[in-house]
Amino acid sequence: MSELILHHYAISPFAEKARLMLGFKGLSWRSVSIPSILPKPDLTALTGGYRKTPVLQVGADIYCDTALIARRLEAEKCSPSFYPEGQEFTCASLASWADSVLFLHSASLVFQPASLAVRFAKVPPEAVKAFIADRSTLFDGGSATRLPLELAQHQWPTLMNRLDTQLQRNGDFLLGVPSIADFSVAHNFWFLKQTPVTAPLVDDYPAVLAWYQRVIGFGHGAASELSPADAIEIARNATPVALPEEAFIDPNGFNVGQQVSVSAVDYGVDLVEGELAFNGREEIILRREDARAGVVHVHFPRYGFRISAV
Ligand SMILES: N[C@@H](CCC(=O)N[C@@H](CS)C(=O)NCC(=O)O)C(=O)O
Repeated sequence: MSELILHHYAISPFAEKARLMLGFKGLSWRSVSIPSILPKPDLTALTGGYRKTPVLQVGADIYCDTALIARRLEAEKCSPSFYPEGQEFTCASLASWADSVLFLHSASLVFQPASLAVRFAKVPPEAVKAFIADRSTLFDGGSATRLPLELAQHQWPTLMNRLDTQLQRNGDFLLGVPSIADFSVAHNFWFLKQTPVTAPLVDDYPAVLAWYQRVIGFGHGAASELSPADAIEIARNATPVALPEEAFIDPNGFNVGQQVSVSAVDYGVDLVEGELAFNGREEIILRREDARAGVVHVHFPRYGFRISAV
């Protein structure tokens, strides 16, 4: 059985979402540190160009985006589940809203000058400059736009008041029982709670705060370090797992075996080229051959990613 390998860096909120998901399931995993800005040559040897954080590797199978990483972890260990029975649509849709709308609010609030000054207080000026330059082009060519700070501040109390009210009435978790929605919402608050400038945006809501502590309490599971070179070697020595079986006709006519590119729709839209190996309702898989990593299957969620002909 191949090990779960998470490629991530400490201060990434979506990485925190993945770490908490691993903790919730009580899983052991290997931790590969990746850079927070481009270039990321070791990561893209595996992904073929996808640069966002985090990425999950299992042998020669590479999973992009936490929405799909959650489904892969569910396949690894089905209980406790991210998708409570009968709430499949509700929890996935709430998670998807949190990963997009709520995250754009949180990012705008965290990137406000007063908060950045504290976050970057101990970071060398050249590193701050490089980080800002990297992030200034992250949204280029994508459908998402940054939310102006004034609008994020204006709308935040509505979002938080609704969440707080629901949590007061609905038990310990957003849908009563734990689900993927809890992890997609919680990582936003983890992001805000990193400095005293933005922490009150969470702390002022008692039911949200109590719930947040509950979710953070799942911890990160058991992690042990792995070097990027060893992760690539593991991919090279492994064979991608058997493809899923699903009868599915692509509405835009893309066929298995065709050369295509896949990219995120919202931001970080770098293309990954390869042979379409699988095309299903939840997942797209590209087969690609890399000089360092060998033959890998790169998995993307269907929702939020587009296929283009090359
Ligand atoms: N939809 C993606 C979003 C991931 C994301 O936006 N990650 C941020 C870090 S928290 C990122 O990739 N930033 C640029 C980078 O790390 O290079 C997911 O769920 O994994």
